[in-house]
Amino acid sequence: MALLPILCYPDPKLHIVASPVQTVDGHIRALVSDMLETMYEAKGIGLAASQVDVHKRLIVIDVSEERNAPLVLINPDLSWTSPGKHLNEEGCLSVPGIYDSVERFDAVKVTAMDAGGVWRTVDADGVLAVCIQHEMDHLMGKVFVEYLSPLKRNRIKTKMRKLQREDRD
Ligand code: K1U
Ligand code: ZN
Repeated sequence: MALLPILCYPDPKLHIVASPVQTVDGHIRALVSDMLETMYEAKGIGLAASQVDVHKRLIVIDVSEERNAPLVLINPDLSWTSPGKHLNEEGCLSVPGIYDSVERFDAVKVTAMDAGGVWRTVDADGVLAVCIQHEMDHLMGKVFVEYLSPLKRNRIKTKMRKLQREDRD
């Protein structure tokens, strides 16, 4: 197991569109295990492979209080979305310290393979539905700040660049 470095906004690599996983083999299972360790260590509730610079359609999530219910979604596809949408507060491990509201479907049905390569359908609402939509955006190269106004987004970009300069020097 290993901790993986997380790309920080506005790194252009966060905008790469991920490709489907061809085979769920030992390499993919090792990546899943490293991503789970990285997500738990960062105290996140989700992580997309794109955020660790692996541009494959793979997500890990754990929204449980006890942090003992990992969900692995490989080649996820939204097969149903609810008619209703609501604003939810979101954060992102690639945009540390920034929280803002984004409109998401209230509930979704997602079809994906698990870490054993078995296709499953997950019915999600609440924070799980929000997290699935946020992570699936990452796979499409989209970061949540892109839903915000250009003014807010530019302020966030400037803040992130400043923080990254301070960390480097
Ligand atoms: O994708 C990521 O960067 C992980 C992200 C997932 C997420 C959080 C909140 C709403 C949607 C998606 C995080 O885990 S950010 C850190 C966090 O645990 C958190 C932040 C705000 C609200 C709830 C949780
Ligand atoms: Zn994120």
